[in-house]
Amino acid sequence: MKKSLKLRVRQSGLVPLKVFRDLPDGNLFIAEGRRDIPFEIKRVYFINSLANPKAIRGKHAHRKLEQVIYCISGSFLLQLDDGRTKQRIRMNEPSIGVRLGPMLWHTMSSFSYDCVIMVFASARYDATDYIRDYDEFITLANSPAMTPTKLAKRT
Ligand code: T46
Repeated sequence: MKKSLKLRVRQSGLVPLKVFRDLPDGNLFIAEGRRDIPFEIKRVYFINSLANPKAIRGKHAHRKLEQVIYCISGSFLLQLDDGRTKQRIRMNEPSIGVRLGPMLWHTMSSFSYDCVIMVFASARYDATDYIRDYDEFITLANSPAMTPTKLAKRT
């Protein structure tokens, strides 16, 4: 992934972290809520041991949740779909995250053996915030309530 990558889908964008590069003694990455991350961080989770190269995760959208997703080791394919536009991003740069805003269908796949995914979220876990049915997502994403202006007001 290049820092100049342009995200064409709605409700997304690149979220770079501050980095202190100190090789060969290591790199230090910093994510401060409301500074590097564009919201107050209420939850952090990470996914590792992605041993099955055919695994597919995600396949849902969130109604209100704001998240930023990072690949802090290895690589994976992030597929985004805002209901109109789709975009595929090869995640392989630990310092560059991708915003997963509300009403953005996202799928993660093609994980490298050493892949570790880290996510910062704006709220605690809430199963009712998930839309796991793609047809329901498309209907909601293309409803008048989800025009770009209305979406902007929700975030
Ligand atoms: C997302 C993508 C990027 C919890 O109980 N609490 C949590 O905070 C999370 C994140 C998950 N769970 C439970 C819910 C399921 O029973 O863990 C189980 C696996 O979650 P899920 O199948 O949703 O995992 P992914 O990798 O498909 O999706 C996750 C996040 O759930 C989701 O919000 O946007 O990563």
